[in-house]
Amino acid sequence: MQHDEQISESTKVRVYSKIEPYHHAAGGWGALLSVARNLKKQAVVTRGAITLLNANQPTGFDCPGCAWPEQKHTHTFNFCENGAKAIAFEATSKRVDAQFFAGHSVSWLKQQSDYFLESQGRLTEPMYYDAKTDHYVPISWDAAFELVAKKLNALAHPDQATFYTSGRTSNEAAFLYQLFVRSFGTNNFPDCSNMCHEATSVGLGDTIGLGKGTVTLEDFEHTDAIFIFGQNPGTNHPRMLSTLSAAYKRGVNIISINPLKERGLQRFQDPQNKLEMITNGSTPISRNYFQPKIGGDYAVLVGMFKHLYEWDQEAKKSGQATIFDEAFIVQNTAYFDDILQEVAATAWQDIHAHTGLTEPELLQLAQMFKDAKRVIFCWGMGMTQHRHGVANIHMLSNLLLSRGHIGRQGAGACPVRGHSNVQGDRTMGINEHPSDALLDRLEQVFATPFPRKHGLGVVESIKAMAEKRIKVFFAMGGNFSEATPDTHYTYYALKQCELTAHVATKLNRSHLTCGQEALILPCLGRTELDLQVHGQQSISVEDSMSNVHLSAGRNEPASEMLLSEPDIVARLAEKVLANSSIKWRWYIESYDRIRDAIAEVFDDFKDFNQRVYQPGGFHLEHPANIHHWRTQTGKAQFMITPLKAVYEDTEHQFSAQYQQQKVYTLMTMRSHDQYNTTLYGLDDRYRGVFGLRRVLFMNELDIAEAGLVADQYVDIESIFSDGVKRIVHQFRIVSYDIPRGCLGAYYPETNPLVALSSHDQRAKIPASKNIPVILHPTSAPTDSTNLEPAALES
Ligand SMILES: Nc1nc2c(c(=O)[nH]1)N[C@H]1C(S)=C(S)[C@@H](COP(=O)(O)OP(=O)(O)OC[C@H]3O[C@@H](n4cnc5c(=O)[nH]c(N)nc54)[C@H](O)[C@@H]3O)O[C@H]1N2
Ligand SMILES: Nc1nc2c(c(=O)[nH]1)N[C@H]1C(S)=C(S)[C@@H](COP(=O)(O)OP(=O)(O)OC[C@H]3O[C@@H](n4cnc5c(=O)[nH]c(N)nc54)[C@H](O)[C@@H]3O)O[C@H]1N2
Ligand SMILES: [Mo]
Repeated sequence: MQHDEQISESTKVRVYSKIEPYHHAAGGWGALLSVARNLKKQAVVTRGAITLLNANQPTGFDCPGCAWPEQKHTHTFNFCENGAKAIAFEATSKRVDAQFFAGHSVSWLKQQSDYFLESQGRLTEPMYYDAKTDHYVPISWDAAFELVAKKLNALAHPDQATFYTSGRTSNEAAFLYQLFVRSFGTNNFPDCSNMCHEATSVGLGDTIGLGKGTVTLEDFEHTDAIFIFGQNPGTNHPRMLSTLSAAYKRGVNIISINPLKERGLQRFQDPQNKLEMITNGSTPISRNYFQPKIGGDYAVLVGMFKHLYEWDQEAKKSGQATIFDEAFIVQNTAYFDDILQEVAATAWQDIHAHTGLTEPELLQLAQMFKDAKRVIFCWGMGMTQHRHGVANIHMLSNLLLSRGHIGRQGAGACPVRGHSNVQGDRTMGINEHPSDALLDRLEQVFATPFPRKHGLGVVESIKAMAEKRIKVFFAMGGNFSEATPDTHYTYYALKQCELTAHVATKLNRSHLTCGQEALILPCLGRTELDLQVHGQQSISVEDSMSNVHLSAGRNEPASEMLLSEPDIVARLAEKVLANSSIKWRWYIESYDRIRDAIAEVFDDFKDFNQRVYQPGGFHLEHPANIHHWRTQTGKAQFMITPLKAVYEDTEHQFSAQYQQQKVYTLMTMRSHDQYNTTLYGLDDRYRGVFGLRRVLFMNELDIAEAGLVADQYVDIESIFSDGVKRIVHQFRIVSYDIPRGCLGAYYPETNPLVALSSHDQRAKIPASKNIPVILHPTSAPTDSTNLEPAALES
């Protein structure tokens, strides 16, 4: 343990940093205290508290925190610590206005930390970057839209522009946005899902015909076993812990598979449970906890399957009931024999070499899977952000299908999404690979031709910008420059653009790493009143379990000059597409009109308005649950990648010159006080880190073996075979319960280490959970909080 006290230059606040293990349950009084502190910090004590009471209520707004569904039929409050932070951050009384920009040049702002930038408050009016003075200056909305229109219409081809979406965007805004972008003439739709659950969308699309989860909250009330792979709900989906703790109390076997022993997966004190709070009691979450190596899950899943296979062989020989659900398999699936052959041919030795578990542990896992009649698999970024992200999802799906766990009550697939409407944005057609069916329908409804050529996602857009094939970058939300891999290259790419424009609520670094010209277009947040010609408007969102419901903010907007996201799209479309037959602004008078158009395009959304105004909205049924498989074969498909190919691919990505050195695998993840690139604070309470972010979690034996000591500082260098030097500086070593050879650190500070080329081949999701690195001892920084920007421009 070590305490440091420093004055952080950029924020001029006294910051203490310390490493001190946290022994309490997740949630509980610690969470309530943190809510109060955050409301105070954002100076929103009364308004914030009222705002919170409206979160996730039938008549309130959808919490912008995460995509975990709301508990229905509850009259108590329905928010969590980290949802409260997200809300307080949006409802802040601080402002970033014209005066702020007049006082700070872009060069000065660039030197400040991401924490500083987002802490300055809400953006209030459209701003234009004036390169001559290096300042953002006010611009009217009309002039801003005209500038974008001029730049877009001057392009040789619409494919020279790219349109990013972050997952907070509502269904209504997303639908109009894709309609506008396609009317303009391109399918270039980089999306935050490209860095998030894209492997899930692709993987489940292959196997069960639609890349979404199959379970609802009700299934958690009927299940026997819940396996949680690579997900940290205590921080990222705290409301999920209430569901898990209820399941635990029913005797459900909850099993976590995670290289780190996450606090929230061990014990939880439910702030909504009066008895637990008063008695300071808590409920365990996981009955069993397995710590594979980073990236070891693929071998774990293949190993589980191989055990099932061998037991099935034995059962058949002795005339007992089969282990696999043969009736289900015969009726519903294709390629089962192929994968049996592959599993049979995979040597145990190779499996055990990669799991990071002991042989008895793997056996126990397989046994628990076999013994449960109803199994739910939950997973997060620990499964998707790998070079073999899609292969991971195929294996999860193989196991579920092999025992008939799809379409059975209390069983199924539960990918836990991140952004509160990331799933809905995809449903609304934000997709660089649109299906012909979608384009046909859009053409039919809007009587306009739409481009058929598939577009670019995140990784490909960055490359295209760097190579000047793309000249205009437009973002609907998010923080592209920090969320994406290979930070220096991405900065370079954005700078090559003729125009970068961001629709945003808060200032972030993407607004500063701009093209020759740049715009900030400030919009309303979820918590704010959206008044249009027909009165107050609601938007709709789709949560992680395919429930679609309305959201309406009540707070007075942060500034009179803000526009809603749908309004921004409509006004922009009107300027860009002079001859469009679509009445863009008409849709904005009442969002019911947008929803009527959505209903015409998507069969699932028939009678959208009528259904969405019902309390709680409606549920989109996954066709797999009625054994309707939208795959090529019309069946659910078993799919497998040879184990050797998976692990050789990972190993071959790094440079041979380092084979002699100790190479570690680094995962990048979230601290408790951040929302993606937005930092609410500098603590990671459950992991015992306070007041600093540049930390490196490392196994104590590895620390000793490398001749290092805890609290010492190191530089981290990644070693991809392209020979580019990628290094981040001065990370403090924290001795931690993490498997040997594995390291953990926070994103976005570590994004400069991820080579743009290191991604899953099909989903193109950056492998930000699997970075080969070496360590260099270094001196301690002068500012112990190490709050400098993630990557200083060189
Ligand atoms: N408060 C808060 N809430 C959020 C977010 C936030 O930043 N803050 N972000 C939102 C978004 S967009 C998303 S996508 C979700 C993200 O939520 P999560 O999916 O929980 O994301 P991470 O924090 O990146 O890491 C997940 C876990 O993966 C584990 N892990 C890493 N590598 C491996 C591996 O190889 N195998 C296994 N089995 N586990 C591994 C890590 O130890 C960690 O516990 O949360 C959403 N909710
Ligand atoms: N190394 C590494 N990289 C990662 C990840 C990782 O685990 N490791 N995770 C990846 C994942 S899962 C994701 S989803 C991405 C996240 O990538 P993004 O979605 O691009 O990033 P965020 O940090 O969520 O975006 C924050 C910004 O959104 C804006 N914003 C907030 N609310 C609103 C709103 O209502 N409307 C609009 N228009 N703007 C708003 C604010 O200006 C704020 O600064 O990062 C990915 N990058
Ligand atoms: Mo995400």
